[in-house]
Amino acid sequence: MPNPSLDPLDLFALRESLTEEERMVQDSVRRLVNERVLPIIRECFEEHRFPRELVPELAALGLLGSSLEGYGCAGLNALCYGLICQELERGDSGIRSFVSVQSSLCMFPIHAYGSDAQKLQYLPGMARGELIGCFGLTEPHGGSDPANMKTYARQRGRDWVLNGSKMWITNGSIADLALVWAQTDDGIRGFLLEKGMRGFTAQLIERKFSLRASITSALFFDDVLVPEQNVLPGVIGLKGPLSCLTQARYGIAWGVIGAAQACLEQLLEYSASRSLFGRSLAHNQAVQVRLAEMARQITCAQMLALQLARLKERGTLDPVQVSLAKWNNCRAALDIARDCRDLLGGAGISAEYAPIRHMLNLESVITYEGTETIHQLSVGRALTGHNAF
Ligand code: TGC
Ligand code: FAD
Repeated sequence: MPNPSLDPLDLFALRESLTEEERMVQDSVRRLVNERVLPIIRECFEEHRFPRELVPELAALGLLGSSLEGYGCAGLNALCYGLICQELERGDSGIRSFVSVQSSLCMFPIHAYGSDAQKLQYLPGMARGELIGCFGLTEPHGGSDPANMKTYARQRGRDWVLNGSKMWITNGSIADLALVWAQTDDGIRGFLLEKGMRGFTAQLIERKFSLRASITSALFFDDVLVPEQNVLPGVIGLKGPLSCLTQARYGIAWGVIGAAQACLEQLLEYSASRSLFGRSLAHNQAVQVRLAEMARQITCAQMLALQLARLKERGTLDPVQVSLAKWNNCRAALDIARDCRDLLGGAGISAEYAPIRHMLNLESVITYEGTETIHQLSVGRALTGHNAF
């Protein structure tokens, strides 16, 4: 019998340190994932379909822009946002991606840098899930170096004319609103493009092997006329998009723990019931060492995420700390998913089991929002003072 006083997915009892409100948030998202995501996600992945029908339910639980104050947003703390991401990604990284982009990459910058009119126009509808947002930073020639973006906006009278393209944009083809970052004569600025603006098109990227239950698109801008009132007035420079990435990477550091937990949970059941050489798979030393290693990795990821939440609440979070956590936790989750896939044997490549789906998703998650190398180099730069990018 396993030790009944320990939760194998929470060996250091993180949950016991949560407040009642934090537990309630975690439980309600967990219920939504169990009842509404898990029953359909395998098919969505196979069919390459984002389950858009879940958006009103995500909104009804207050999960869109959950940490923002006002405008119909829930105003939850940083830890709650982390727990939301963790529970959603236990279902699928694609669902967490949707919420990350809507909340951290589109609503957050409007809240932080938008005019009063922009906040009133967009945020309540986005919190209700009636308006979907996307975030266009990456370009086809190289996403790791956004300072070198080619998309350009020139001022014409009081308006702007935007030309260029963006690549790999989550929610792109279903978005009502695209926050597009473009170079201008004064530096990088954020432009709020609405669906249907002349010269603005989105093209779905089909045939992905990863994040198949998520929409990914390319965006094209051909002399798009953007009125002055659609430019974010509160920020100029790369720090605008990078500050949004800090919010979203924080959520990813939490989210991937959920994916890893889902894989380990399934493997624990499987290894207990599968019998080989006259004993259960779980009875073998080599298997136990691998299970213990997974639990160690999950526990370390949880402790990093928890301290990250405390630093965020305190307002002292440094982007380098977020880089280290995003790197560590994505690497841990991907290694766990791959190892679970292996320990399931042939069954590990079947759609009946979750690890291969999580593993394939995590190949994107370790790449987007800054690749593993980019985060390693950010930490290296902080340690040495030398910019090695
Ligand atoms: P660097 O010199 O480091 O910084 C330029 C300016 O930005 C400031 N800054 C920040 N400000 C606020 N918050 C942050 N987190 C900040 N990080 C940096 C910095 O102080 C500086 O300000 P100033 O006033 O001195 O100009 O810039 P760099 O050109 O050296 O680049 C650094 C590097 C490589 C780390 C950065 O370019 C980078 O992070 N590259 C990776 C790009 C990336 O992550 N793209 C993600 C695209 S979005 C996405 O993937 C969404 S997936 C969503 C989903 O589906 O879940
Ligand atoms: P590149 O920047 O071309 O990098 C290629 C390789 O070179 C990587 O391994 C990288 O680590 C390595 N490398 C780069 N620089 C160095 C260096 N100096 N030293 C050593 N190695 C280096 N972007 C958005 O703007 N919005 C979105 O919503 C969004 N959603 C995404 C969804 C998915 C499913 C995916 C896959 C990507 C998404 N992205 C999005 C883009 C993502 O952020 C980029 O893919 C990522 O930043 C890497 O950029 P790139 O693909 O152009 O690779």
